[in-house]
Amino acid sequence: MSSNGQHTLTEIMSQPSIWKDVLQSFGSNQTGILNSWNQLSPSDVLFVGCGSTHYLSQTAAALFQSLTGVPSRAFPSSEVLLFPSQVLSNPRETLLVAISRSGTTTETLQAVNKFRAEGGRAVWAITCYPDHDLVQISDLALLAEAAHEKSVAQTRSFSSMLLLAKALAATVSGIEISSLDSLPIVLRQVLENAGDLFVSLGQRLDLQRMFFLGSGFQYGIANEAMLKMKEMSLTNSEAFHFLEFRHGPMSMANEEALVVGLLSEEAQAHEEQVLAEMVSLGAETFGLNTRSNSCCHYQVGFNVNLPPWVFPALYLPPLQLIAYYRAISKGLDPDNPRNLEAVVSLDPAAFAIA
Ligand code: F1P
Repeated sequence: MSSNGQHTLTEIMSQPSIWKDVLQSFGSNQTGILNSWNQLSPSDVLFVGCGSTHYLSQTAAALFQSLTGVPSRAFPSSEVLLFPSQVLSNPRETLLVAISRSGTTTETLQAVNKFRAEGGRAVWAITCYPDHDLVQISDLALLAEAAHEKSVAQTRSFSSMLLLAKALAATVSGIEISSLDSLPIVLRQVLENAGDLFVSLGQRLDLQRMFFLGSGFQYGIANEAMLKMKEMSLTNSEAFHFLEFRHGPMSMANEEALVVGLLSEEAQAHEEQVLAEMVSLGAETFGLNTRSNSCCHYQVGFNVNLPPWVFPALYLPPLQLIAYYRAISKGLDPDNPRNLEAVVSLDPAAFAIA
């Protein structure tokens, strides 16, 4: 039965308060997590997940490597299962971080089993449900229990699990996690100040195609924004590393395209140049960045002084809202995307674990 997207909207708008709860609960377990990391001292870290949680893994791996210096990569869970020799290099020294909202996705559970069978050193989980299978088969779990969702599409669960990955990376690097505390406040301001813009961009049904450009930490977020646009609003959407857009995809840029830039502080000048070129090709452009920009038709600046690793979670809620309002404008129910279930359950026996 249609719920007219009410769950999705509530879940998107609740992110500031949910983030606060999730950070508080991480803080109360921080010392134990740091001790476990120090005992483990892995040579590398592998992040796995499916769909949204694969994209979350991409940002988590980039953050983790950048802050800790420990080589970190991200793969879909199915790649560990089906192509282990292409993914695992030194499992006995590797920490596998399995990310899953539900903690029951078959490919992720089976990737953990495969990793164990290959002699994997340890498995940590990032998830929302302490009682579900993933936690039972992991050595340690970081929980975003406050971020449970009724909607099929992940919104606050994604951003909350991302905050846990950030808090983990900072903790094991000896970096204060207190800078994350300002995120709920900044997000609340963005949602208040730019709410009308997200509604009006969502209502632009003349735009047929959406492109999300992000590099570094923002690449996984750009992918997740692309997925939200597809799931909720059944819109053709693609994500690219920023400068990759010139290498072919920009042939699709015209008056029917919205190009969304998730600008970084580090490479802002290069990224603005790409967006300026898309303006000259006739595309509509929307830029999100840490301060402000003048290269786009529409822009949101977070206008706060924080280190680059703190920002990624802030880019997503505005893009979730645009996908939500587009779905509503098209008469769709974003709580129940077409053809999708909250969890993909497959026959575990189909994946032979040697
Ligand atoms: C992963 C996931 C979701 C997606 C879909 C099916 O679930 O791929 O990202 O929206 O509805 O499942 P999980 O392992 O994170 O629970």
